[in-house]
Amino acid sequence: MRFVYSDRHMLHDPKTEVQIGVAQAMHETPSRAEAIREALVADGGFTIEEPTEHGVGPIHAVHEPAMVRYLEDAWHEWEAASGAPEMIPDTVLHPALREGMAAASEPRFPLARLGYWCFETMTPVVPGTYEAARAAVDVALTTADLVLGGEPAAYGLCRPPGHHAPRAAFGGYCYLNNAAITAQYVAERSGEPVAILDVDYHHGNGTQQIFHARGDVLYVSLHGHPDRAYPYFLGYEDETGTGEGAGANLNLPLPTGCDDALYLDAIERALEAIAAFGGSTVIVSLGLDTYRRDPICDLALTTPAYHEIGRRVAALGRRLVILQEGGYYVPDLGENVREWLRGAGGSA
Ligand code: Q9C
Ligand code: ZN
Repeated sequence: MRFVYSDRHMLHDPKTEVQIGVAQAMHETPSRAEAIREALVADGGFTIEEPTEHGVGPIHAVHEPAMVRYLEDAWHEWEAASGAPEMIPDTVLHPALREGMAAASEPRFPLARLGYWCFETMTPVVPGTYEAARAAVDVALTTADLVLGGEPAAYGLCRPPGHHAPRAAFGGYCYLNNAAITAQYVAERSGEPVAILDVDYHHGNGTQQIFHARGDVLYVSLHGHPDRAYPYFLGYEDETGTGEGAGANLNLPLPTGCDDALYLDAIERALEAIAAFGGSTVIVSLGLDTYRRDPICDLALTTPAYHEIGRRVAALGRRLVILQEGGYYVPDLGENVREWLRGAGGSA
């Protein structure tokens, strides 16, 4: 299988996130992507490729251009205004603040501007963030190009990840929504409906939001139930889409400790929904934070399950654009991705 990688991900290397009210070491690290690259190269069955430039057009097709402009400016503005080495908001635009009033407009004060676009405290901006996030989008779109060009499946080693970023905000370790940008790109180029299968532990609130009113893009997610799991405010079963998107969103929340057998049952439900939807391409948001040893999640999947999940997804008979999202147990991350992709590629 061909896979796309850019070393520019290393430009994004924040040290600290504030999680559960505690400043702690960042979990979303450059070592994650390096571990995956090394495992795939060592396997011998994968061919590594550089991304090509796709420009900002496909990003603006999904995200608010003012947010993209902000991400591009943010570090320079911050550097001039603050001595802090990483940007984390202290005040975010809670919807109740202006209840009954007109929507806020983008403020000018640097810390206020950060709290206008960023929705939480785990997603710092550092000097290389924008360049790395743009490279991740190019990785994703180059992977889509491979599949549009005839490959049955290809993998994009995106970092930073993307599925938590809605149209007009960033958070959840994500800045630009690689999978959503790619789904839109494939829908435009193929003229066909596109399905997104999100198997990251966390609900992909950003992807769901972007396509919630769209009937031509199906979003299906398996994730830790939002009654205990980030992003908490989305991911419930009754979120099924709105307007023309009614019926084109399927959430399958999972209990604490969910094991291989229970997960595979849920995958069958997800695959039935995708099989019933049109189109020849599936975008996979591939997170390995469902793993039993993941440090920030609570499912219990084993390494062999990833091979089986990849195999079953490929058995749909659709083309697969497989894009990296989360997964934080670095010692086994490369092996878990490798197994998933070998399953999807028909290797033992
Ligand atoms: N108290 C991805 O996996 N924080 N993002 C969870 C737990 C991490 C995860 C909070 C949420 C972001 C792409
Ligand atoms: Zn995740």
